[in-house]
Amino acid sequence: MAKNEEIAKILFELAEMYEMQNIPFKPRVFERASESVASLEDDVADLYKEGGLKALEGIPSVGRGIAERIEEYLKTGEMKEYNQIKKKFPVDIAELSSIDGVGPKLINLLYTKLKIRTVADLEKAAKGGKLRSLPRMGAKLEAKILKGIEFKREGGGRFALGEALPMSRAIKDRLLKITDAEEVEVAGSVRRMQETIGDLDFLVVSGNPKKISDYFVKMPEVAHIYARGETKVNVRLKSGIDADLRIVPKKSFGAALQYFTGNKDHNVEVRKIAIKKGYKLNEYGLFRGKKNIAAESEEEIYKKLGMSLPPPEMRLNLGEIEAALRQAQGKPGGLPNSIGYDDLRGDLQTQTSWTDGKNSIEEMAREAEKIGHEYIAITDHTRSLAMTGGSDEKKLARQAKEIDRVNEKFSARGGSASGGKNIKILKGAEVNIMKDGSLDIDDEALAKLDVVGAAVHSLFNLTKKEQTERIIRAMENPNVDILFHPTGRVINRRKPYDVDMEKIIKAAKRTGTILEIDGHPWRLDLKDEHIRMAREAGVKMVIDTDAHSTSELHYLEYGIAQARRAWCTKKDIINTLPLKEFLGMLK
Ligand code: DGT
Ligand code: CA
Ligand code: CA
Ligand code: ZN
Repeated sequence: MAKNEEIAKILFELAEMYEMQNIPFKPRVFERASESVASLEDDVADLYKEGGLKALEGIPSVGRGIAERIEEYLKTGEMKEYNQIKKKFPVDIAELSSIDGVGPKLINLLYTKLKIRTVADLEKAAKGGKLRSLPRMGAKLEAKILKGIEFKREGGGRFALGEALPMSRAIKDRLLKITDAEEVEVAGSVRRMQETIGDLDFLVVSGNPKKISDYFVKMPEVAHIYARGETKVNVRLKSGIDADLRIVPKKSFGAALQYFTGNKDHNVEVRKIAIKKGYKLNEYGLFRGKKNIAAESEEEIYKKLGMSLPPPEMRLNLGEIEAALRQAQGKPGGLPNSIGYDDLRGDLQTQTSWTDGKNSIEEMAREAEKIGHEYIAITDHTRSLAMTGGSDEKKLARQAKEIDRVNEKFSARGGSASGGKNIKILKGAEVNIMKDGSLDIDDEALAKLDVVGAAVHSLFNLTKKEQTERIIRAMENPNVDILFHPTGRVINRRKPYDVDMEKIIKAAKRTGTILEIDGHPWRLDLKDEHIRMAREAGVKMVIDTDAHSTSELHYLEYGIAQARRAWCTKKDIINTLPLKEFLGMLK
């Protein structure tokens, strides 16, 4: 898979570089191709080996021109076009554009005027007051950029799950191909699906540890080897994240997996239970005296400790240990029957090329159907988000006609492409909450929509009181069904706005407003502790992807993991319901 990632990254950088230079069309073309290659199941190199240039052209969103560039890269390991542009603009685009407020156009300006190539250059210039003199800049934007840099640094170098999970899966897939690797698992915070990740923890079962560690340290991702033993390796990857590897024999796989999954607090508590029973628990097994009484599976270990098996996402010592003990004793108050990764039937927040999304309504609906959804709401932005071309009432009416057309086209097929029921496209919008809590679309137009999500996209700095009241007023609107991404945070980039979540949850209960778990890996908003609060208050939620392209519709698991970590069952999440019942839960 590594080739796919390399190629996707180059195509993405090319897109950004064309955007920097204000070249029309090309940015979009390269960006789409990049996403398509990144989300490809097959290895591009294999595709090419089997079917040549034709096979490359068969990749969605990859035309002849891009196919030829990929071919060039596969043959020579380089792309001339990329090298040339990179020579002209030797800037670290990926790093710079990860700072809030910095986009391709600004990067261009920063380089041409101030020769800024890296975030370190940028910080120096901002601190020296050099940015404010640039066209369309000013002291305010300069301060914003400095804040963005600081915020990123405060993240303490933790990676978003959205970055760490694909990296760890790519490595896992490759490790699995080694003949002597019997089992491979990613443990630690990745297995718990935590929203940010400190380092990656790999566990491999093998009778030939040397072969595994040899392979591991030679992977192209590895930048530095900290330590290397027979069964234990620690490295730094080029992406900047560290990775630990443990190689264990089959007979202690469960013990090792248990040891390296639960967070430390969970592990300490479980160990105490073992000690109370007169046992000893470590990464090699559960021992009575010298006798190893459970080690091969996690389930067996928990069972011998008198516990049911808690799902990895819940192993945080937040009550799951007591619940697992009660459950094993057949007492009430056991572990929840967690919502599963296949339980969603629809997605309620998606954007299309009608505003800032990349794909058409029809493309989004087809992809959602492939995923197995029964419904998808199209919720493009509205008028006051002018930079996205947000809809006004007229545009919403036009969009409604297009949705009717596609729905009719789909029902004329008599069954979905995958053989199931036709997907139903719902009319929706992501409406902006104005300063006073009013909305930027009139009520008459909102009443015509199937699903209305309201969201804050401006004035993030209001006082807690003002922000909370503003949001609650919007929730009181009888047309507002869902509060989208309730705190507005963007992981490692933007703090949540100051809002009283207890009051929001109470208002949700009172007004019958659904709260969203925005599962976009950069948002994960609500976060787990707020989901817990909402669930305990009996407030219903939805899990959405906030997709801006067909590939982002696949982000389901991130939101579901948040809900599992907060002990949610299917009942708490209403887009597990069939369409009719789902609609019945809205205002
Ligand atoms: P991270 O990497 O900061 O996102 O979080 P984790 O939980 O992956 O932490 P990490 O990589 O330090 O440790 C991996 C696993 O090893 C973790 O799930 C729990 C376990 N572990 C770490 N330190 C200890 C310890 O001192 N005692 C016990 N019992 N387990 C530990
Ligand atoms: Ca870790
Ligand atoms: Ca670790
Ligand atoms: Zn958007």
